[in-house]
Amino acid sequence: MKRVFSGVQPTGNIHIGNYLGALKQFVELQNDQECLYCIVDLHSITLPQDPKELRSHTLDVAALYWAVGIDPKKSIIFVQSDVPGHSELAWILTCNAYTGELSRMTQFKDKSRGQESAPAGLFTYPILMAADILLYDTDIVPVGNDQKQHIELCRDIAIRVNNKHKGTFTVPDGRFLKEGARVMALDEPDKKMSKSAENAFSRISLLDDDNKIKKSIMRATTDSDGIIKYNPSEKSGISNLLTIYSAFTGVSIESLEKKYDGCGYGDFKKDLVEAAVTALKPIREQFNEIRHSQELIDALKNGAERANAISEKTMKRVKENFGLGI
Ligand code: AQP
Repeated sequence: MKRVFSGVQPTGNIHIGNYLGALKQFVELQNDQECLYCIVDLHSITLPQDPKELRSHTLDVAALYWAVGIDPKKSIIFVQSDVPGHSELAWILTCNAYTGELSRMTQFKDKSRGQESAPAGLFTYPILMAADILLYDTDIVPVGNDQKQHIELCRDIAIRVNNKHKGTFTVPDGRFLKEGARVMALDEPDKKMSKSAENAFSRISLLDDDNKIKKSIMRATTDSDGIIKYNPSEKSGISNLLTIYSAFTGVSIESLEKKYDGCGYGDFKKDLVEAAVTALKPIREQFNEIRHSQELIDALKNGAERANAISEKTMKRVKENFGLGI
């Protein structure tokens, strides 16, 4: 059995990009691997957050984990700040990372754009992410394509530390899906779909009602040639919608192109609305059932205990290997 770790930031409601790129993998993997799924609240404070909203979003993400099918009896679900090892290991890794490699991270460049002076946490965020992964001797990290660079950095740091202190870390591998690995914004299909984008119609959140789903899809940017063909570089809008359709239904993009050959974008979008509404309705219903339940809180407490037990073993080994403490 391999160990799997991944996380989602509680920066807003999870959207279909997070779901199709990451969460769907989380659910698949829990049946035959040992899985830890974290709500990475320490990551979210790299940008200012309202404390009340942050706590509420943390519970929303936990309930959504459950609602999409992550079973707390099979997987360890927990909140990052409930396990002190994440911050402790992050410092040790910070001393083994270089400012040059951090400044090459495209997510830092994107998120700090336009700011005269960005928070240092935004710059060191990938180190905390490496700590999250290495703390659990993780073998597999299921994530969307946007995290490829961060996974590479995590591997580089692990290998670097192992070269100095043999056997300290397990070197993990990223796991990326073929369909859904990068879902783009509906209004600007050259940018990735994001929780924190200002335009709510740029994304479909898992908790959107049917009407919002319909409006978001019907308004989605396409092009003027009216041909349903997958070509991300020249037809990014319709290619994105094909990706979403395929990821929701399991029908290949090729088959969708054949099915909609000669049809207009309007008909295609109507069918996509139906596919999205059908897929998201049961998730919303399950979410409403558990979001305010004691069961959810109990699952998170139990998850934190189990995660702490694993992380303490790693920290003991790391400190021994680094000569820290007595
Ligand atoms: N557009 C996307 N397509 C496919 N996968 C995606 N992921 C994020 N956006 C897409 C994957 O979802 C997981 C959780 O992401 P995150 O919450 O840790 O942070 P993020 O990548 O920064 O996601 P957002 O939605 O864009 O949040 P904000 O707006 O707060 O920055 C990751 O596995 C990620 O790859």
